[in-house]
Amino acid sequence: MPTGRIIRSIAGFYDLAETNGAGSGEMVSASAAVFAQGAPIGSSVVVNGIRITRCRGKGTFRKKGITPMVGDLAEYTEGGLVTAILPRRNEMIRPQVSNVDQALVVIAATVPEPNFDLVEKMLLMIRRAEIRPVIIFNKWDTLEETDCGQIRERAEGYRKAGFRVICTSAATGLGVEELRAELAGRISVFAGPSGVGKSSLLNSLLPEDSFATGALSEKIQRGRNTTRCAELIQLPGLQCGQAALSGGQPRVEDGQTEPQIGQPGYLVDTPGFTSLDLTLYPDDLAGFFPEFAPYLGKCYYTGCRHHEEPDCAVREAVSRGEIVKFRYESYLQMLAEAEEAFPDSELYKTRINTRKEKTP
Ligand SMILES: Nc1nc2c(ncn2[C@@H]2O[C@H](COP(=O)(O)OP(=O)(O)OP(=O)(O)O)[C@@H](O)[C@H]2O)c(=O)[nH]1
Ligand SMILES: [Mg+2]
Ligand SMILES: [Zn+2]
Repeated sequence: MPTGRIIRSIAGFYDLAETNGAGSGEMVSASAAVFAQGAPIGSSVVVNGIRITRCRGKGTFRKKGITPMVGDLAEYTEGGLVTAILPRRNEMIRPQVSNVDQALVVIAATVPEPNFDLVEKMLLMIRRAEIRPVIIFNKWDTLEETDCGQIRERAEGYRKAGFRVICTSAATGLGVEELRAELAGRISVFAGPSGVGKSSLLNSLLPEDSFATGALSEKIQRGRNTTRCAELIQLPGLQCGQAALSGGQPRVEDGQTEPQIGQPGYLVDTPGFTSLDLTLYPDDLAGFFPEFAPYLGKCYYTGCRHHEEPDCAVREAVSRGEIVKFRYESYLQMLAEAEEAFPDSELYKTRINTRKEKTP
């Protein structure tokens, strides 16, 4: 039985690119849009020597609550039936994708106006899934030189908080090579609202003759291209000189080596989304803010939620400017949401008790 990776998921159909051997994880070198609409189940095409088969999921998947997703390694039959999903390394709910190395949170510097509450939630979701986040400020060309406002400050703030931030323009090519180096040798996924330029950035990473727009985006009535389905695309390998552009950042954090010449990247283009419904647990939250890490465990109260508790190491770090203020504020906002959802959690009770004991 062949094993493959799901490279596209649309309306209950899955396109699987054959891989070598069960769970080998070897990536496919397929490009997008290989099937005409309405291609029958079990039909296949060969792209760059890789067979891609149009499939549907086994009937029992639904009953068992199994949802195949782009990035999945799966077993399937020649007839086009996905029979088993192999264990996932990680998975994200929105956009729905599995087995990725990093998620690129894309926002536009100007239009559509960035929703930073959503950005913060995306970052939390990504960290929770144990995926490396990268923040992309696209449409940087539309930012006025004189604008010294919120956007530049935000970008700097995220850098200070330890995030990899890349400012790009799909229109002028700014930052595109830096992005390419960041993608080399990894499987990445775009996450972000509609219209921020995800597909445009993807196109700017592809050779001109293989522009993916037609495949990735359907023109909707108002003349806008909007991506309808998640789709995994292979990027061309790094060329001589491009490897040096990875921002000088070592990749030790995810155990990967520096990008090599010729090493391709893989990118999942996804449809935009405007909201994210996350279940937040009050006592887990701080752990998803990487810049809080040096201070956790150093507060006076054992179960400190870093809000109004005295002698809080996190709050002190904020007042010393070591933790970026907007990040702490977004922590507080999410904490309020979480405490509303879980007012009487066991951990919360423990904290109160601990506090009573310790109060002088
Ligand atoms: N000025 C400028 N315009 C851009 C840039 N990137 C994208 N655009 C424009 O922004 C619009 C939306 O771009 P898309 O690439 O379709 O956005 P998307 O994020 O893929 O949107 P969805 O597929 O709906 O999620 C298009 O009209 C692009 O031409 C940029 O860097 N600068
Ligand atoms: Mg798109
Ligand atoms: Zn604290």
